[in-house]
Parts: sequence; structure tokens; C-alpha cells
Amino acid sequence: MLLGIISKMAPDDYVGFTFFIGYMAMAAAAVFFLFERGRVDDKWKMSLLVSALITGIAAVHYGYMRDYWGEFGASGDGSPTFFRYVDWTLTVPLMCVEFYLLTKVAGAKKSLLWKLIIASTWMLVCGYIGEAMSDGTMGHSVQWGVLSTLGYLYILYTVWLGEVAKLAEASKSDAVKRGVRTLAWFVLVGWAIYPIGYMCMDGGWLNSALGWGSDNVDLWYNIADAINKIGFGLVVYNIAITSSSK
Ligand SMILES: *C/C=C(C)/C=C/C=C(C)/C=C/C1=C(C)CCCC1(C)C
Repeated sequence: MLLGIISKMAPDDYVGFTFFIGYMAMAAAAVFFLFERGRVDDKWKMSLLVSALITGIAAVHYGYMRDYWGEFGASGDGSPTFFRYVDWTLTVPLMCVEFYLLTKVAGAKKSLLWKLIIASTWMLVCGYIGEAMSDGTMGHSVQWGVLSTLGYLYILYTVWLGEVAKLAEASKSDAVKRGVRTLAWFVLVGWAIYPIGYMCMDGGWLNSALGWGSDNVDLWYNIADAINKIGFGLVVYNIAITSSSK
């Protein structure tokens, strides 16, 4: 199967290449987090397990997306949008779980976890409806994009100024304080790549206003995913390892 994909991939198919690398990198990261779990204090084990789940789930979807791309995408017949959204709908709420687990020591309540999970699911379901509605005639739905952005803004607010930020600030651990701040940057900068990509699609604001196209949207999404999933997991790992006594 592997050789089949390689022989199918054109040497200049750099997007296909990032699906391929993405698959390997996510799988490697998942194995890494699982093994390192044994080296951190008990209270951090769940955080590392969640990091492993995020990258492991992504690896499985990258396997599918890589094959889908080899079959249809490289010839211009479309992006693996469905797999992409299934992946995000599972992994982004898990990133919200990470914020909860990190601030739990400082008193985070279950309600925080649910608010973040609901906001992220809302963001992705609206985004998917917006993408699925683009049938080539009406372009990408601006309305659903705006609705989706409300969920994004809510998460952004919570991690920068709201409950997560306040809890992290109140935490006795410097590692948690600094780590949560770093993760908030991921949400602000790393996550922003996705709505920008959405707005570059036919009918999107950047597409109509500036003429930006979405030819490379999969490339950007693949790069963003690697940063946001593996990088995010490494920040969590760093918090765990620096504040473990072992
Ligand atoms: C690993 C995957 C991650 C972190 C994915 C994050 C995805 C988003 C932040 C998507 C956001 C969107 C909007 C804010 C509006 C337009 C539709 C989306 C779904 C692309």
C-alpha cells in the first residue's frame, strides 16, 4: 500500500508530500507522548495521554487524507474536507480538555470543560456546513463562517482573558502559567490559519476582496496541523516534565 502511494505521488506533488510527512510525524508524536507518559508525575499522566490521543487520531486521519489526496486531490478533484473535519471535531475538543486539565490544579470546574467543548464543536460544525454548502455555484458560505467564528472568539477570549487565563494566573506553578500563555498563542496565531484558509476559498472575503485563492489551502492546513497538534502537545509535555519530581 505504501509503495503504491509513493509510486502514485508525482515528484512535484508537494502538497501530497506534506500529507505523507504529516502522517509520519503525527504517528511518531503519538508514540513519543505515550512512552514519555511513564516519566512524569501521576497528575500529568492524563495530559500526556490526551496529547497522544490528539496526535494518534490525527495520524489515522492523515493516513486517509494522504490516500484521498493521492486518488483525487493531486489531479485537482478536491480536498479531503470530510476527513479533515472529522479529525478536527475529535482533536480540537481534546485540546480544550488539555486546557481544562492544566488549570484543574488551580481549581477549574467541569463547567469550563463543557463550555470549551461546546464552543469548539459549534465552531467546527458550522464550518463544515459552510464548506459542504459550497457546491461550486454559491461559493463558501460567509454566514456559516461568521457563526463558526463566534465559537472561535469565545475560546480565544477564554484562554486569553477569561476563565483559563485567570486560573493559570492563580496557579502556583510557573510552568503552568507560562505554558498556558504559550498555548494561548497557538490558539491566536496557529488556529487563525484555518479561518484565513476558509476565507480564501471561492466566495470567501479574502477571495473576493483581495483575490486570494485556495489552491494551497491543504498545504497551509497541513503545516498548521503539525504546529497545532505536535507543537501544542510538546508544550504540554514541557509543563509536565519540568514540574515532575521524577
Ligand atoms: C488540529 C486542528 C485544529 C487546531 C483546527 C482548528 C480549526 C479552526 C480554529 C477552524 C476555524 C474556522 C473558523 C474560525 C471559521 C471558518 C471555518 C473554520 C472551521 C475553518
